[in-house]
This record gives sequence, structure tokens and C-alpha cells, in this order.
Amino acid sequence: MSNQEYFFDGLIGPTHNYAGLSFGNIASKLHSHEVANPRSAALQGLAKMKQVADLTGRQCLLPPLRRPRLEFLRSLGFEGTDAEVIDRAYRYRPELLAVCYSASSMWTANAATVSPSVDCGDGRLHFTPANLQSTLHRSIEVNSTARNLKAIFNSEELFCVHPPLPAQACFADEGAANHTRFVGTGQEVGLEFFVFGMPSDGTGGMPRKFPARQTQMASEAVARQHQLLPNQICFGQQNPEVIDAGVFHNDVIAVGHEDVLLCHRQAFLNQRELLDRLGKQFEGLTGSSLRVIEFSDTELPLSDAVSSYLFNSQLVTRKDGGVSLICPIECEENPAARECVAKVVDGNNRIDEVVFLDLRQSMNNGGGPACLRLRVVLNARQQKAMHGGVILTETLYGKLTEWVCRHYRESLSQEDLRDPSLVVEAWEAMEELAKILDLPSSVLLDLP
Ligand code: SUG
Repeated sequence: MSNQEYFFDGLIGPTHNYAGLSFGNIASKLHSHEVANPRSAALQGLAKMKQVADLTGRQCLLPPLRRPRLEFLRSLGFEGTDAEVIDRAYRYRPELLAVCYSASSMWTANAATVSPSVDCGDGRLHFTPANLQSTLHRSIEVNSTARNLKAIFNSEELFCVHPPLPAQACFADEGAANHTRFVGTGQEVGLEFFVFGMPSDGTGGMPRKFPARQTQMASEAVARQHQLLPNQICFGQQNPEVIDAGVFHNDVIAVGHEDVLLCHRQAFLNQRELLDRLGKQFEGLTGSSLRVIEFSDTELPLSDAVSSYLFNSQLVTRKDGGVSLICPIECEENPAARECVAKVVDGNNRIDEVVFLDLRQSMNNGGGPACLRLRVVLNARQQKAMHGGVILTETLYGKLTEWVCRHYRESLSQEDLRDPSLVVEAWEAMEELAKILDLPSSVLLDLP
């Protein structure tokens, strides 16, 4: 098959820290102001990439974005040398200093929504970089992310990187975390499932406690500009109650892969009707049935689903054709989640293996295996045309591991963000990374 799914994980940057910046993300709040370990974080992320590379042979990465983004602080009136800007921000508005230091681009499921060229009207692969405008620290990712995507997928004939949607509340967009593509065995064209938390007309209710980060208007705009046909699109709404229970993205409560949807029974509003519609559409498009694996609240209470991140596991088709479920280690530690995993693996489906991974450093900020990867289905020409320097080979894995050990600190507290030498350390690391990945340093450092 010429179309193949590649996994682009976010390489975890040297300033990974716990600043408690994401309202509605329970782990971010719970671990706020703890001391982070950027080195372990990056090594855990690399170990995951290595595992998936060994299983599938289709692992790539997206570079971290340059942090700190001191120009952000300068644009808010903090003046002086770098050290002065940092010191002033730390004393007057430490939360803004944390914003410009956040390594949140590691969660590449939020980098963009991606539609493979077989689905798109003009036969190109479409990316819409997510505006992430629901949180300040994430909203400053989008322009640099778009620039990286353009550098890696550098052919206008084969790829189309759209501008992000307008940075307005009605177009709040969080990318692939709220988008799943289903495809039948041996088939090419997929069914793209867009899930939003904020309906355009307020019907169906809205969360009361926490924000809905994806709007219906945003999902519709993305589907339109990717030129998808109506029979290839299905829209659904998140259950507002689960958003209030900490499900800030749909990928915290549902994961899809090929013809499988694994989800909690309370994931969606009017779940029966929605899954019926989704199933019928899938059958109409592919002639085969969608396999839905649902767990009830009795089998897995919502709070355990959120703390274990079972539904944020990553499903990958291996080289031998079997499918592995890559779970965070929290699923092995949680008895209810562990039992659900066993049911999935023993069930009548292609998922025949589970891999538990320690991604604790990312998990403590609300980012599990599926948050850390962006799926990009590429045809043979696109595989050749994309920038090869980001494909995770054995050699690249070795170089990056060594690079992390040389440049990353073992601990980073909120107080440490005040240290101006961190700016220089992070900058030097990025300059060297540009060489390792064979990308222009002007792109990686996001310079004019
Ligand atoms: O956007 N956490 C991220 C986690 C993103 C997870 N992604 C997916 N579910 N696809 C967020 O809430 C926390 C940063 C901090 O608090 O320091 C943070 O941004």
C-alpha cells in the first residue's frame, strides 16, 4: 500500500516545566509548581518514539519550538536586556514568564488537523495548524508550528499548509486532538470524524465549569478548507459533563484507528445516535462495519479514565500487520483500566498487544501517548518529498539521546525560570538541534 501512516512526535524541549497553565486540565493543576525533570521528560519521549519506530518503521518527530519567547514579554511592555526582561516578568507577572517558557509544543496532536491527499478535493495533503487560542501559552505556538510544517513538508504541489483559523473564541481550534480518521482494511479514502465541545447554536448544552476548547465553527471550517466530501465527514459533540470532569480534548476519552473506535460510554452527547450515524456512514463509505469498543462507567469510572488516560493510548499497526495499544504506565497501575486493557487485547479485534510506557513527565501536564503524536498519512511521493532529517532512525535516536543528556537540566522549578543562563542553554541546544535534523537554524529558532 502506498498510503502509510507516519507518527510525528513532539521532541520534548529543554524548558519543560510545571506551571499550572491549563485551566480544565486536571493533571496540569495537580502538578502545578512541582519541580520538573526536562532530561527525563525528553528521554521518556524519545524512548516512546524508539518503541514505535521498532514496531512500525514509521516514526518521525517535530522539533520543539524555541523557548523562552522573550519577544512575547517585550510585546507586553517588559523592557531591557534579556536578563532584565526576565527579572521584571518574574517579579511582576511570573505567570507570563512561565507562558514564554512553556514546552507545550511537545503535544503535537494539537499542532494541526491533517487530512491525507486521498481524502482532499485537490489531491494534496492538507494541514490546518491549530490556533490553540483557548490558552495563552499554547496560542503562541501556532506561527512557529506552521513554519516548521512548511519546512518539513516543503512542496506546494503535494502539501498545503493553511493559515490558522482566525484567533477568535468562535474559531477555537485544538487540531487533531479532536479529529479522528477511520479507514476500512485495504481501503484508501477515510471517514473524518470531527468532535467539538462548543456547538454554534448552544444546543445540547455546554460545560459549566471548564472551557470547551474546540468549536463547531472551527471544525466545520477545517473540513471545508480541506475539501472533504460530505460523505467523508461526520461531526459530533463532546458530552459537556465529561469536559467538566477534566476531558479538555476528545482524545482524553476516545481514540480511533483504522476501523476501531475505543471510547468511554459517556464520551459524546447523544452517544447512541452519534455512533449509529458514524457506523452507517463508515459502512456506506467502506462497505465494512466500524468496531466500537465502549467501556461503561461501571467498568471504568470517568475519574479513572481521566487519571489513567486509557483512551489517550496510541494504536499503531505494526510491520507484521497486528495492532498494538500503547498505554501510559498509569493504566497498568489502575486496576479498572488494567482490566479494560486486558478486555481490549483479548477481544475480537486486531489489537493483540499492549505496551505500557513511562511518560510520567508529560502525563503530569496532561499529555499521554496520543497527545504526543500527530498522525500524517503519506503516499509514496510524499514520503520521498518530506524532509528526511526528521525520520527517527537508529542513528538519529542515538544522536538525540546524547544531545539531550548534554544540554538538558535534570530539574527545573518555577524559580529556575528566573535564571538568565537558561536562555543561553536553551538557545545553544536548539542551534545544535538544527544541525542534527538538517533544518535551517533560522527555522528552528524562528528568526526573521
Ligand atoms: O494543552 N498541557 C497541555 C496538554 C495537552 C494534551 N494534548 C492532548 N490531549 N492532545 C494542554 O492542556 C500544561 C502546561 C503547564 O501547565 O505547564 C499543558 O499545556
